[in-house]
Amino acid sequence: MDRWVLHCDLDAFFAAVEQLDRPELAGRPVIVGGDPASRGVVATCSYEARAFGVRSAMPLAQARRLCPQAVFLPVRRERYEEVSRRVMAILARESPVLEPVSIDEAYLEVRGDGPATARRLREAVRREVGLAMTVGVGPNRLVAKMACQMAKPDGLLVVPPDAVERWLAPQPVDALPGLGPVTAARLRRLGIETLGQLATAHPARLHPVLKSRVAEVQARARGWDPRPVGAGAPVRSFSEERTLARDRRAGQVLPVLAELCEELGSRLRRHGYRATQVTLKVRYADFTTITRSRSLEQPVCGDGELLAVARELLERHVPAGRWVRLVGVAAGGLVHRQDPQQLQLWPGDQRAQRLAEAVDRVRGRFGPSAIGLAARWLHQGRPQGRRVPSEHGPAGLPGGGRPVSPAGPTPGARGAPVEPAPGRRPRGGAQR
Ligand code: DCP
Ligand code: MG
Repeated sequence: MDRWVLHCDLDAFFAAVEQLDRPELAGRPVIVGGDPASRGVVATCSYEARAFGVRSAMPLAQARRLCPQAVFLPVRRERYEEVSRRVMAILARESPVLEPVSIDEAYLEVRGDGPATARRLREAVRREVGLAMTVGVGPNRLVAKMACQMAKPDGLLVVPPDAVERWLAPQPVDALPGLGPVTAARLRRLGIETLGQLATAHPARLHPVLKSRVAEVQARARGWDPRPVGAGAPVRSFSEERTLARDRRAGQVLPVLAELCEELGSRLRRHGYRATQVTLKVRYADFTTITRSRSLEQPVCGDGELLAVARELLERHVPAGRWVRLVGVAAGGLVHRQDPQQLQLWPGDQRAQRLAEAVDRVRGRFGPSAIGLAARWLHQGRPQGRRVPSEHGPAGLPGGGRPVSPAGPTPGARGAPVEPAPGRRPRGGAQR
């Protein structure tokens, strides 16, 4: 066999970078996500912390209860992106067919000796970057990814094509990527516990649970996956979200949305992307979570443009009086400035682009909060006042009810109102 797929995933990535930069943290439980006294969540944690039951997306307060001796650190996204670029460059040396799927994860298709390539890559990442990378090797993406999951941490697992079905058969249905926990639970209620049972069950028995997906899921349970590596643009999105220090009414979250849109806009521009879809995420005080999206005809990357859409989604879909504990904004349907097929989508008018670039230059020089959207100060009345940090609760803020005065341009309008900002802004918590 001369064609292999490698799934490469760095171990405990954010935490491993922190341990790399601060050697005194090596071997200790490290939790990345922010101040444990805040209401944020764990972005990731070192395997030393996982031994205590700490996991990604767990509230930081719970993580502190499980592992009080852990070192808690804020998210330093730019540093992780820099390390990620170095790792991806090492992967690209082995094959041009490379598809990064997240900040610490990529598929690579190689010809020749896949297992030997995997060993070489693991050594190179360890030697040149100083991080542990687990690699799964198989005949396709699905098998490579499952092998990687099983080999974690700091492992290598090769599943040759003729071993795939045998290797999959005893695994629990939950192990199959794309099968959610609810579906897995329903299958178990039918008496189907393993991928072997799933693969060989009569389709009619599965139909009530899997509906139109029966054939596809059964084929995947046997290790079938025709998706090529690197085909088309990988589905990508950028998102920012924040858990509020105290619940706020929906009508009072606009300043937080503005901060999130500034961070999102900066990231999009740094990476050369524009978004054709904006998604708003809101978690209510009772933890029910909604997401609402809007597609755009013109791709955008300006802070104010993003905020205008996010705000419209907020006002349309979220009753102003409801209590909210988390808000997030995501930019999807990304188009890259170097993608020739997307050129016709690039607006001829470059004013918004030039304004955004000027904003980035100011932030690069004077810090992220040197310049920002007027909406950040919406509830303070005047921009010179103390800024509204995202962790600020509703108390002390005037007004209530619906967001008032316009916070940004309407969709289609160009540019973002910018005003000087006092003070520093805390960096965001966990994001994915
Ligand atoms: N991440 C995040 N929020 C999450 C999950 C992950 O911010 N809910 C970030 C932190 C992780 C990085 O993405 O370091 C990569 O995610 P992985 O799922 O690969 O997790 P790790 O690399 O931390 O651990 P491992 O791959 O060893 O399981
Ligand atoms: Mg990882």
